Amino acid sequence: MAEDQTVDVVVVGAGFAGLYMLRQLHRLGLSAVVLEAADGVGGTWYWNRYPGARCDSESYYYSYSFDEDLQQEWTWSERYAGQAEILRYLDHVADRFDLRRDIRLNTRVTAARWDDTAGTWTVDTEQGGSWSARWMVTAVGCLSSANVPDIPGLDSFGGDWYHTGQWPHEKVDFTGKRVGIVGTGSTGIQAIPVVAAEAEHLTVFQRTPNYSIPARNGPMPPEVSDRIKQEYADIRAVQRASTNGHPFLISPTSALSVADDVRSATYEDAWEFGGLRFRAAYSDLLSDQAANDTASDFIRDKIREVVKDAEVAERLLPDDHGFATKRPPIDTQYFETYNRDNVTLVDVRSTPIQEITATGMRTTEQEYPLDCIVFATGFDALTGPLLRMNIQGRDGTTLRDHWAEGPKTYLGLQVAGFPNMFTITGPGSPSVLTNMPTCIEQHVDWITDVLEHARDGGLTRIETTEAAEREWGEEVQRAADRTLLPRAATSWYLGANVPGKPRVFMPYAGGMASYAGTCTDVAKDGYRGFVMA
Ligand code: N01
Repeated sequence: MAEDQTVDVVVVGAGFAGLYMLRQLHRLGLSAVVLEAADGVGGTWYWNRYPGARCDSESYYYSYSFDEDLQQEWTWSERYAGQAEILRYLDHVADRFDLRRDIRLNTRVTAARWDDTAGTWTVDTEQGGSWSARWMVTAVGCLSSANVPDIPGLDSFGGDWYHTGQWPHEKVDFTGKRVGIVGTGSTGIQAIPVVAAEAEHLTVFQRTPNYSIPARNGPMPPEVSDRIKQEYADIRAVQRASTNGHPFLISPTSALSVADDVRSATYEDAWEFGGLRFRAAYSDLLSDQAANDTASDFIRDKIREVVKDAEVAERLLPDDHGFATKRPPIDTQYFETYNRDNVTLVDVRSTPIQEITATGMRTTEQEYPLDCIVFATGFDALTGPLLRMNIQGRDGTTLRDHWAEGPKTYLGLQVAGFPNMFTITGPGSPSVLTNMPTCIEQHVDWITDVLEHARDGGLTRIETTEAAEREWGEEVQRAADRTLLPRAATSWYLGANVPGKPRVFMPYAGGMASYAGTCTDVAKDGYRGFVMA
């Protein structure tokens, strides 16, 4: 049934961010509703049910830290949690903190309008209901707007096709099927080995070869889990003090300051240990091209070692960007999968996809017969989930117009001309460059504090200024320019994966800890850069 109601705060999205936001709003005693398009909580972990979906951050720290009892009671079963386990965790959180009473499922937001006279947001839903609230908090995720490429002929395809970020709830059985996967980002690299093990034949359509580090997943031994629980206070402190929200710090040593054999041994250890920690092996992997080359060369050598067919190995070697200048995937038997007889690698950079036919995929070279196509083609990242909500600020300005040349925010938390709207992990915050729950908690805590400040001070309006927004935009650009990240021309950090999207480096690359320090200083400084009334 459609609802028309008034609350203090409308939160959009019931993933990691929305659930914790609601918990904090309950604590503040504000009335709130969370509007969620899906028929369950979980966000990313609700939608991304593709084969092999698993978190690249380790389970014990890809979790909330806000409640000591929660982190002591919950036991993760593997080093990296699979999608189903994370979803169980988030369902547990929703129950444990009595959040469901204020969550409306199957409720997609279709528009949000600021009424400057009333000082409220009106939020419309697909179901026809409408909510009015003084404050609106978006918790829509950074990677929730699926990017299905516009390939001619998709409608005529006679088989089934899927996007990994909108995967069916029932198991998709690839047994006996000829499957094509488009995309070799983090998602494709997780899915490819699992699909290859089931399908009759798998054809991988690769546009940009990618680096990947072995995850080295395995069961979580009980003694390790017990030790982690005893050490949680220290672990969380390191996460908050780190560049990327992980419980390890980046080495202070330059890759160029050590002898070749020492560096090789360090990389070998990091490769054996597995996971995203490889990126922290040296201080300058993301800031100095020569340093980065040492890591990139090491991984290319590993690919040559693992992949038996030299020609296939050559096609898999990343050649247009340095390691970790695009988000680095981690994998379980990814490169090994190309040694299977039932796997074909097609380079669609040299032989582009031309069309999808009724029976397969045609490149400029030949047609590949397929029963199913899987698009692991990523997302309209960071801005996509916000823009599709049709947000209209003061004087009818739309967010789409305001961001026509790329996103503009102050601290990734607010947008000038859009009063009383807060964007959890918005563009301009470290978000996707970090372990997401860590930066989500930091944002939610900051928003909670400012709402408490408003409540206690009788404030009804908080809006950043264009000057603050412009200065922060310059800082985001400077932070990016201190790294090699903007050089990866096909990166979704730059919006390069979506045709027509402005090429702007969107996340804040200055590091999680220093960013959080800035947010704290801004608050201490009387919320510098915000106008409050
Ligand atoms: O998406 P991507 P993803 N024709 O954009 C290719 C997070 N994540 O879903 O590089 C042919 O990285 C595209 O090619 P190119 C993580 O932050 C986290 O894999 O643009 N190919 C690329 O190979 C990650 O970075 C976990 O040339 C086309 C691929 O599709 C983010 O999600 C797990 C194409 C898309 O790669 C996105 O990863 C998985 C076309 N028209 C993902 N369009 C965790 O474990 C695109 N491609 C937490």
